[in-house]
Amino acid sequence: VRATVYGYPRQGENRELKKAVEGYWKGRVDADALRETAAGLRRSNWRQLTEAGLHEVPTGDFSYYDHVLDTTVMVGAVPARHGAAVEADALDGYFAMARGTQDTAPLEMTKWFDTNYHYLVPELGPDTVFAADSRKQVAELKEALALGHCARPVLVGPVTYLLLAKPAPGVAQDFEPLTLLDRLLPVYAEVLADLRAAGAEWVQLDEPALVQDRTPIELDAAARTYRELGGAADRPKLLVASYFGRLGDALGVLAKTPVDGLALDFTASGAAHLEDLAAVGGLPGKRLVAGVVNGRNIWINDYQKSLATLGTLLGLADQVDVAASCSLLHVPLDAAAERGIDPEIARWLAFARQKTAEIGVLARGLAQGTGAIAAELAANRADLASRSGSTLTRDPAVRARAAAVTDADGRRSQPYAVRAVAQRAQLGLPLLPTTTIGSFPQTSELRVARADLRAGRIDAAGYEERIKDEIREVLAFQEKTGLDVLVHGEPERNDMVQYFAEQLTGCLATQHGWVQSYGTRYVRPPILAGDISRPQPMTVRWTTYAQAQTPKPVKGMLTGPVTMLAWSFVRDDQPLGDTARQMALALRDEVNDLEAAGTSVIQVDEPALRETLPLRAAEHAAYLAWATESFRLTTGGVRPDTQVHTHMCYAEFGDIVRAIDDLDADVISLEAARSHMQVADELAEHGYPREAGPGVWDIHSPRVPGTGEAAALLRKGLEAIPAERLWVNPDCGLKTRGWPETRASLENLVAAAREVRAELASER
Ligand code: THG
Ligand code: ZN
Repeated sequence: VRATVYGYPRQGENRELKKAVEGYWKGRVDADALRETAAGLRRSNWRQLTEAGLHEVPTGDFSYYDHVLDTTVMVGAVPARHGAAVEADALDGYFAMARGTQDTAPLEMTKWFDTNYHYLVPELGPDTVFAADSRKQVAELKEALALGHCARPVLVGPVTYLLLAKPAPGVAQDFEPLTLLDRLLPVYAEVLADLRAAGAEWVQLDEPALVQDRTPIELDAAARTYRELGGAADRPKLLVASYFGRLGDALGVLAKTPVDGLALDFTASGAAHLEDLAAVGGLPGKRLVAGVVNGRNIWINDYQKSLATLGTLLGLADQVDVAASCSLLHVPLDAAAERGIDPEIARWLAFARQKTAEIGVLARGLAQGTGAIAAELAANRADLASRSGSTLTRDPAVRARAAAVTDADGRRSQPYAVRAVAQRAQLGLPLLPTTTIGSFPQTSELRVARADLRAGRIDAAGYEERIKDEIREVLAFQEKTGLDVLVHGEPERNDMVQYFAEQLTGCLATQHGWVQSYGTRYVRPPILAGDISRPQPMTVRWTTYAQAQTPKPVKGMLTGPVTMLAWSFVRDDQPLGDTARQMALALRDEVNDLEAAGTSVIQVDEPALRETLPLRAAEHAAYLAWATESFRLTTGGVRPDTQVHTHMCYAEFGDIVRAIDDLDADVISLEAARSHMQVADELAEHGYPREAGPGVWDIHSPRVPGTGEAAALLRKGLEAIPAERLWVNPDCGLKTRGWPETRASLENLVAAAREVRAELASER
């Protein structure tokens, strides 16, 4: 029995990697220093893993930016526009692909399956020529071997790589990257041979794409891939890894290929996977790596349960090993670094370091019997009991309230048509009302104010004054510019999810719990540890302060329940829908308090609604049911004349447009500028009956849209959405933008609205 993991957090204890890479970009760190920092982090990670009792460490999981981009380099699929930069300098060319340059766009970024990690999308076409470049993989393997570790290189598998790719710019949009498989396989075979020559006994090929719904053609591609790679003469042993779900039909396909081992995720669908394994007659002659320690959450393992699963597996394969369900990239590094967490709760937590130790213990227990880990088992039982019996995880008042929820709680008292009339009377807005999504630029003054507060250089009252100054300034700008529905600009919030989590009972924030979101950007997801309630209003003070400064309506701004869950670590001891309902009730209190304090427009953002959609279509309906229920529960208690807005950060929402309709929000704002108002057409096609604001300013770029351009987008929007139901707004919040482009763009946006209003008036 061997203990292993597929990957480990890359950033280091103090995000040394972020600092080194960003320092390199700014010219403050040279390439050698960056390489030395990276090598030091790898050494330290391997040492931690080995000391925790792992027998095999992963290599090649490290990345300066993204492991899918590393794979693009490994197979030589550098986009033509970056060819010269990569040729001139491999490292600078690598970062050019990741971030773009003055005149070349970066690769597109998108979410890695249903995690919060983002990868750079490979761009392929019929002319793509692959060429093996195994240097990074070979170098990192040799590094680990030289340090005396038993090392296993980890690669993104060829099927997953192609399924994650998209047609390169200029290539027909219906081009299917999977058709390049025959060209790609010899390149993988060459890399595998190089790794074998460098001393790899095993190489892991990650194929998480096979846990999604796959067509027979795609499954056949997987079969061909592993027949071919398995048939090569000078190859290492091959471990094909799956995670984030159940392989289903792909299990039988892979079991029939000559690969030497499979890794399965027993946390996502344990019982189902056992059935699948039994159904294919086990994996005789193969190695089975069992992911029994959850790599997606921060909770301690249930040893008894894991050992039961592992015990059952012993009869189903030649060799059974113990691992985390997926790379530990998705959890923070070390729970022991957290000083601010209640010791009662701290004992329930396992970050990457603690999970690695758990894997070591489980492997020992499986190999030597439970007697060998008696002390660990007893401690684990006590920790689990402390959690299940804690008043934090079971608040009777919260539970009683959730149990008493009725359908009526999630239903506005009047249908939209009636509400719209009441809202029009209440708000007195012009046709094509203008607004923003909520946040205004987070200036360095604001960051300084927060740092001053933390360091004790200013007190709470001093901080509050600075925030109020900012709110007045943001409001004065909006009034002067002529916007119709104003916002306070959210200067008091750093990360919105963290901001709310800090104020809710049952949620904890971490100090060092960084998880990579993309490149050098990290988030600290809150931990939803217990039953959730809201002890006191969270935003009412700021919103009413803002409303007192202006006669125009000021929007209240909240993050919705689905997004709060999606960007947090959720509890694993009750269904997600139950946690969502508790979160919804807490937010409902805030919505109702905002209304009581005189707020007539309240926005509840759900940017994560679509990204949380389960990987398998069969699970979509159940997810969308609790997701929409929780949104409606949040917003269902307000008067007909209170206008509920929502916002989503994407243009591709075709597969959830029904669910968006079910939210019953009065107004929705969406990203649209980059897709030239296509979203307006899609909403219209689906007969979307309420108000919508497809964005007319792509805020992801510093470019300022001209008045004419914004007006043209509005006219396009009017072809799909009647004037009475069309709003004018940017694509998304402005917190990452600077003031100069914010000022210019919003002035143009208001001018465009006035121009098109005048056209409408003269037509009538
Ligand atoms: N909040 C949370 N999760 C998210 C997003 C968010 N997940 C998806 C998406 N948005 C990710 N986008 C980003 C964008 C910027 C940063 C991180 C994720 C970022 N992070 C700072 C850094 O690494 O320097 C740290 C921010 C901090 O101090 O908290 O810039 O909006 N929860
Ligand atoms: Zn957005």
